[in-house]
Amino acid sequence: QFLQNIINHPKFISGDATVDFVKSHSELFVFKQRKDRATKLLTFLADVIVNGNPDVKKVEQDRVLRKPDFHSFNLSKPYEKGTKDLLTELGPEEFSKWLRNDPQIHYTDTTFRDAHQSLLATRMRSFDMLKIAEAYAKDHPQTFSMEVWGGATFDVCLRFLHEDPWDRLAEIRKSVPNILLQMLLRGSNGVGYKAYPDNLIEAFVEKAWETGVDIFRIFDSLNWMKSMEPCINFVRKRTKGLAEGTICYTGDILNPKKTKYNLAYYLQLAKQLEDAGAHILAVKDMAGLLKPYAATELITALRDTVKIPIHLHTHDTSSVQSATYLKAIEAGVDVVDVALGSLSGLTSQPNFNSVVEMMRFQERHREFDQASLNNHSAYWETVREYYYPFESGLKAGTAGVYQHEIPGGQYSNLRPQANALGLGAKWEQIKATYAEVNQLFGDVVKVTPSSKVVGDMALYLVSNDLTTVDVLERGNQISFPESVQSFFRGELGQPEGGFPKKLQDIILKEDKPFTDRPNEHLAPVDFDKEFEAFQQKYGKDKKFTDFLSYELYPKVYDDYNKHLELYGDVSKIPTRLFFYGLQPGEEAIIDIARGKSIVVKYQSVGHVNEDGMRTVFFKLNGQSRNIDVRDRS
Ligand code: BTN
Ligand code: 3PY
Ligand code: ZN
Repeated sequence: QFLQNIINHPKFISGDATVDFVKSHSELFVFKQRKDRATKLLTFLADVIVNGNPDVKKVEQDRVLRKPDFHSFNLSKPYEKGTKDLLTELGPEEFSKWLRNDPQIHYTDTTFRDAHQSLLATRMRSFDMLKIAEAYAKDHPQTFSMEVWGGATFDVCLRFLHEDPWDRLAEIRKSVPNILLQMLLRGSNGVGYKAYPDNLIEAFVEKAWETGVDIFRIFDSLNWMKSMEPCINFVRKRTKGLAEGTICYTGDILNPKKTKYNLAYYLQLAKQLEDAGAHILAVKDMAGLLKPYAATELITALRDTVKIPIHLHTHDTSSVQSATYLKAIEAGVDVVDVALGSLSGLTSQPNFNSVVEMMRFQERHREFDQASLNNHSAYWETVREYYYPFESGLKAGTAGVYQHEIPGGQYSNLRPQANALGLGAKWEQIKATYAEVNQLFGDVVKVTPSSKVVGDMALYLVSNDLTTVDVLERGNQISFPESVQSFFRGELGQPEGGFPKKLQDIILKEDKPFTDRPNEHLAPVDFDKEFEAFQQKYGKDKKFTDFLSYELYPKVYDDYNKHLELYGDVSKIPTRLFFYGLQPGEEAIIDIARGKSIVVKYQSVGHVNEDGMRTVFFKLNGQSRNIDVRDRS
């Protein structure tokens, strides 16, 4: 280890190490404790037993958590051919034509991504997906695509679940070789909350394709073509996958008083996306504002305007969005996004199982085995019980969404954010302020990251007892949240109709905004040099995908890596144990790698000693094993 430290030291590598080198660098004597995988995982479990999982704010001791039941799933049958095979056979251009001409309705299953992002604050672990992914692919090979990656999952994977999002994708790909896998990409913002250098996004797209993504749903949080266009090109140039150009839908095209985002606006955008090379057009109704009769108008007109197929996405916050799907299907939409029953509805997507039944005996019906869909829904119903600390608390559909326009994916996050700031009791006021801030900003498209800016401003105003009138009258003396300043500097791009000038001056003070692409101001990543420096810092065994995670989220990656060194790959721990630890006397089998498992029995925990430590007594594969952890509770 000492020798390792020397030969890996930057000074030694650069040849600058002199005779005094060892004496003057005490860090050479710091030896990383090399623990085996099992000990690391036991250390994690011991910590959860003593201190709880830091992500779980309140454990309900009496809650009964059922075990998922697998007896109805049959893995011995082969994979049937699906859309992935068809894409390989046809290539993206021909595939796009095939889709546009296929008369039956297609379904995208969002269960692995948007459904849990919107209901459970994105916390679904790979463990629970990988338990069922193969069965899903074998049972429902006629699914158009599975949305499994991107959006907030990337960040949450690393930050809260301490797992590698790339591993998740690669493992899902292995289990699902036959169905198209889809991701959500925030244009120049990648899977983050700010603009990144173009060549970083390009490399990200290429790696995502290599790891398993077939469909890239590319949107911009302000519907800004200049942010989406390069991404469409990256997909076309670097992959054999499908570029899905996206319109984010806001407002109400049927409301004569809402003129900013009217039908003509959406049609023009659709045409631009088609001209930019999109293979599919997505209508992303992130807040669930597209009403049924508006869908008739919009989808009919879009089918007349573009030749590419149309993919509709919505959130059922109002609870009437399956009616929107019905109207859209009648108007000729090609694909709709749905979530398996028990993870559908409310801020998530409409119910897959029920929408299929709605169409039964109709011309555009696509056959799915209802009993099988229900079995899969039952699996997710039991799994969902483990995630109770992350439920949003929304109990019924609400027409309030037509006022506040909060995206489904943000809703389940904004509420805990408000609670954390001690503003839980002011939830109604926060939603109303969110709507006022939107008007103050000039009525902007609200979807990550622009939605986060509006949310940050609303929380800021409510917590400081300020109104939007105060902002306009006394804003010069107020310093606004960083995300709001950055937005008005143009760092997320340009909103339709520009920024309200007076407000922009109030918020920016002396700061000068830019009006071109924020990416133009970012230096490209020097991959050779920076990847090498990254490996220097984190180890030669780190992959290029680790480097990409680091480039997108340096601090989050650094914390993730510390966690990894301390506790190992915690994604292998079953979910109940991951969040709540083991009960005294409980025994569990953990599959730590393919074909390798450990048997862990938790026996008891000792008292706190004078150093604040406690000993947790386990049996590991039948042998006694004690782990000391600090009591931080
Ligand atoms: C979204 O708004 O994109 C949906 C939820 C995202 C949650 C993550 S958690 C860390 C980061 N900070 C936020 O405020 N949201 C994201
Ligand atoms: C995301 O960007 O994460 C979204 O789901 C936006 O709707
Ligand atoms: Zn969504």
